[in-house]
Amino acid sequence: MAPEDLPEGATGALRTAPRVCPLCEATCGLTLTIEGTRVTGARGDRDDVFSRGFICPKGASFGELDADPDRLTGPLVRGEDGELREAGWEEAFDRVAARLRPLIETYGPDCVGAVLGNPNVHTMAGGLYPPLLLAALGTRNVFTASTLDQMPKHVSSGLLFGDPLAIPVPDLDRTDHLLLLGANPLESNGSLCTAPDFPGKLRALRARGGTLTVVDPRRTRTARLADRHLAIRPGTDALLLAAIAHVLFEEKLTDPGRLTDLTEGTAEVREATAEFTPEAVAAACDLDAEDIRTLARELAAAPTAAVYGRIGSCTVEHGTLTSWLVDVLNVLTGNLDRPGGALFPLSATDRPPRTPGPGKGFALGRWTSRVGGHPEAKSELPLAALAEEIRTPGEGRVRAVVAVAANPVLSAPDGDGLDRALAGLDFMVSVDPYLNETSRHADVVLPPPPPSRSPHFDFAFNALAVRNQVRYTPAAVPLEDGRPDESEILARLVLAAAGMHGASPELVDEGVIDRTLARAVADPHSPVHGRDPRDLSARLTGRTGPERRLDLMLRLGPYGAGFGPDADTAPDEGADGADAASGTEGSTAPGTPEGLTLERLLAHPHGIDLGPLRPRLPALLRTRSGRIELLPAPIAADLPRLRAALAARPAALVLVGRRHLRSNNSWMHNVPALTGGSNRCTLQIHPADAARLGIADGAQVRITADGGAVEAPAEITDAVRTGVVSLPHGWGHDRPGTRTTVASARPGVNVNQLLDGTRLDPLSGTAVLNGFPVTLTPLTADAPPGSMRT
Ligand SMILES: Nc1nc2c(c(=O)[nH]1)N[C@H]1C(S)=C(S)[C@@H](COP(=O)(O)OP(=O)(O)OC[C@H]3O[C@@H](n4cnc5c(=O)[nH]c(N)nc54)[C@H](O)[C@@H]3O)O[C@H]1N2
Ligand SMILES: Nc1nc2c(c(=O)[nH]1)N[C@H]1C(S)=C(S)[C@@H](COP(=O)(O)OP(=O)(O)OC[C@H]3O[C@@H](n4cnc5c(=O)[nH]c(N)nc54)[C@H](O)[C@@H]3O)O[C@H]1N2
Ligand code: SF4
Ligand SMILES: [Mo]
Repeated sequence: MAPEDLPEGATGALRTAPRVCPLCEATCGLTLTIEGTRVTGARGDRDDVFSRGFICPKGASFGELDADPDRLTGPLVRGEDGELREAGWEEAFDRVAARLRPLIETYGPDCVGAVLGNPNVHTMAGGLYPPLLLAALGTRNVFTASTLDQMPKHVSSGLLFGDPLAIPVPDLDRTDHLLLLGANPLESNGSLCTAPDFPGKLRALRARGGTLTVVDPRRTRTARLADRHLAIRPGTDALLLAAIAHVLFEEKLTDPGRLTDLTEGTAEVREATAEFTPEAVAAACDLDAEDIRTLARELAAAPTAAVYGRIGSCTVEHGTLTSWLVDVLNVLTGNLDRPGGALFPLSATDRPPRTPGPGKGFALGRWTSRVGGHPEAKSELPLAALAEEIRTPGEGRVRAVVAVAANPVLSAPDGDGLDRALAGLDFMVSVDPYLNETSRHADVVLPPPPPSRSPHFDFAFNALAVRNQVRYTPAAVPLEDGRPDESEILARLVLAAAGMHGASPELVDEGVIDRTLARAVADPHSPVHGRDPRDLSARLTGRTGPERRLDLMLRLGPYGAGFGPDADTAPDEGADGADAASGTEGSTAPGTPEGLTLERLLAHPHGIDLGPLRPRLPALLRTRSGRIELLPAPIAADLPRLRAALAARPAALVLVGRRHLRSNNSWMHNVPALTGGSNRCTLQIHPADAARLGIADGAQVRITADGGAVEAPAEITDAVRTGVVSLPHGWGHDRPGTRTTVASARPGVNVNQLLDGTRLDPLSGTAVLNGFPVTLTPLTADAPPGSMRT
């Protein structure tokens, strides 16, 4: 039930509402219990078409997180005295407009650094407005959490398939064999693979006789579930995967099947991997050569198999090469784009399928960053380079920052450096519910309402889901009077950036609708070709601009049927449209003449299942050749760096991160229900290393690396391999001027202070957050001896 539909006076009553959980990529359906306007409980929604009742401790704490008393309830604006004070919304937007536009007009668009953080992929507004904001700003200084995360995958997909957003996901429900590298879905609940109850799916894989191999320097909860765990030396997965490719070629185990004709460059990959024999990589990876051969043979022999890599395969020295090799193996074994292998989802808001053929391809390095000369990737520059762009004088210097859902002071390398740089900006605006390590530098903080008061649609994760499905949950609790939702906040920022401050935010949405319809009616392949855009716009349903935009995307998407047949003017086009939608790539949904619409979706509050993943090649390929380009030139040019790694002497001790089930990056340490227990900022170290270095369990240790030093208590455990220590990220809540009471009481330390921002994967600009050298100094040598934890 939508809050607007509540009978008069019912607002104090106990009721329930469905809500897709925005707290991780699994996108579970929740049933919220609501008393008045307060969420008092959350349980798994058993009727949810995708998650079927699954929930984790974070989802169960939705109410506490939603009602966190430290959430900002209104804007903050910096006064003449330099202090942030509470202000009204009009004053706040006036301030943004008054400061941002003149800077752009004086110094040009590149003087604004746009910084987009992770929660943008978890909010409906974050899916709809950032592209418009970037267009309005017109800046090339765009930095997002992607360059601390999955940019290597975008780059490898862009190069292999011509589309950086075409990311294959392992077919978890049907695969016979999963080779999982650098991911710990039992804690993270999965990433670039949206699967509610990932743990259950892994157990089901094993129960049906399938095989799970986990490659991770730590014996994680996921590794413990596996048939085989390879405790690889961090940063060397590309070598391992290259060696597996080598064995496939050497032992004539490659079998691309129907991909053979769709792929070029296979012979070149064979040549490129010739010297990466298992014997050659074994020492660098610290793995047994025979184990690598076995892995290759099993991968080839499995009826179906999927190779899947995540954070530990991306935020490393050879992140793009590793991401590329993951899909090279999927191609060589014939598992790409086949059920049980790795498939491309088709989400309800994807572009509809096109005719196969050559595309525009994917270019890297079309421009470079001003100071470091870092090449752009996907129109982004490395977030690790933001600080130098702010502090280095000269033309094109970043003087203002617009940050949306981003906390780079904790999430990016060298937080102290960035902290100082942000303090010197001419102007900063932050869209963030918290006054935290980053937003404390803003001149204006614009807080979005809590998730219970926000509608939800997963634009990003439906395109990464292990099953095609679509769900929309309107806000469960009405907004307070006069408080804008995040869509309105971002739309008003777009207007301010475009020099249209004061105009109605609805103009932003209607502008998008008009432009989209104008394109669609002119496109001969569109189901609405030749129709009257004003008529179509008038037919859109939805109570708000974002809902009308969603309706439009659903109708024009692969499960939509345009606007149904147009009885007056163009019956033929209408019928064609319906046909196209239910063609090869379609699903069960478009069976009705209308296809998918917002109205239909609203009639299914627990979602609509769109069926298992289906093959999508060659239609989705957008390379210049129209085929899979297995050895793209930029990859070939980076291979010498990997060859050099064969001979490199490994560092004695390197650091990797870890995630805790009850945490999320930097912003969930403020909820008492999610703190304490094993969710602590400790340095995990193997007993042998601890003994060698004279470190006792619980002893305070100084950790030193390129970017500086931090101190944390040691936790001795053989769950990390020797030569590796682990410190989680997102901690370091001890800076003044923040308002995160619970987090600040147990601040932990910022692992990213160990980095100076110079270690990057060169092709993607992604920071190397895993596998960098550190040295340790015990500070309290005779701390009370603790028992060894495993
Ligand atoms: N060492 C190390 N560093 C890492 C990582 C690692 O593994 N190791 N992981 C990296 C990864 S994968 C990522 S994605 C990045 C994340 O980096 P960031 O995106 O910078 O950090 P987050 O902690 O996810 O949160 C960003 C901000 O969003 C705010 N926020 C929460 N909900 C909302 C909302 O609904 N709307 C808005 N507008 N704001 C909201 C939070 O208050 C917080 O300030 O960190 C990276 N940093
Ligand atoms: N509970 C919780 N869930 C989360 C998040 C969170 O902070 N907490 N963050 C969310 C975000 S933004 C993301 S991107 C996803 C990430 O999802 P995952 O990728 O599953 O994240 P991690 O749990 O960090 O797992 C990465 C693993 O890589 C291992 N590793 C490190 N270096 C290497 C290496 O060189 N090689 C190999 N093979 N392994 C290596 C680490 O030991 C770790 O176990 O999780 C999301 N979900
Ligand atoms: S697994 Fe993720 S989406 Fe599901 S309840 Fe937990 S935090 Fe929410
Ligand atoms: Mo992430």
